[in-house]
Amino acid sequence: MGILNVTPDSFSDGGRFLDPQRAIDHARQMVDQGADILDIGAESTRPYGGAVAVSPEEELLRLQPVLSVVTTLGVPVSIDTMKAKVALAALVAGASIVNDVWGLQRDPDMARVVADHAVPVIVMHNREAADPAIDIMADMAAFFSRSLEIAERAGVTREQIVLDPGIGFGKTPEQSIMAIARLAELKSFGLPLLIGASRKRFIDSISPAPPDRRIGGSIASHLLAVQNGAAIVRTHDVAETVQAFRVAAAIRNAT
Ligand code: HH2
Repeated sequence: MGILNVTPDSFSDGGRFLDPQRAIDHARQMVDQGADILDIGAESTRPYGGAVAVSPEEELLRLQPVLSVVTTLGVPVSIDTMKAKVALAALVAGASIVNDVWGLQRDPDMARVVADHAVPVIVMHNREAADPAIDIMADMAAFFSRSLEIAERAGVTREQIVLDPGIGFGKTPEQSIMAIARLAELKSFGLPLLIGASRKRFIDSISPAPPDRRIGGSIASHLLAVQNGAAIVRTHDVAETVQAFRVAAAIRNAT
């Protein structure tokens, strides 16, 4: 899954793709490089604080010129939003997956929109603030159980749901590392898993580097996450990630 942020303030690429033509060119490039899904977002979630809240109208204004083209590139487009109104408009405009960084627990209308359109939904774990004292895996399990209840009540089927530990969201660096190390425990839900470690801050805590110099750490995280059960990898760096996975697969298949 290639990341397309049409935002002025995303933590690693804010402002680079706010111009619609640049965003579209970048989307095309990611598809050419081997992205199977594009994830488009118009509001920074800024896992590390400082996100500027955006109205649904502003979010849609940023999305519309880009969405109308990226939905014709031959890969499914996922809409990264926590707002039901934005998700609905994006689905009508051709997006076919909803990516909710609050796991259906923020906007009370989100689950219904997903049910009405019968599309896949990425349910990501999140917390208002990190708490180093908690067992992050237990917190995630409780959060996902709540999300699954909300989904069921709204008529979202289990076949529509993908779970995501939400690397960097409401987690200390140690807890983000733990979430990848113990990802296999989430397989007990019997649902596909997505991992988004791309350029995140926990990498810097291990091997200091600014966001655009964290590709090595991102790839290491994603390879191990897939080994631990992830089915989808969300990345800013599609070419490097595809190469890493192709080489890893060739080596594995050679034995
Ligand atoms: N991470 C970010 C945004 N959306 N969605 C899912 N499902 N999983 C993630 O890990 C995830 C996500 C943060 O990264 P980015 O999009 O680069 O930054 P920003 O939110 O600042 O635009």
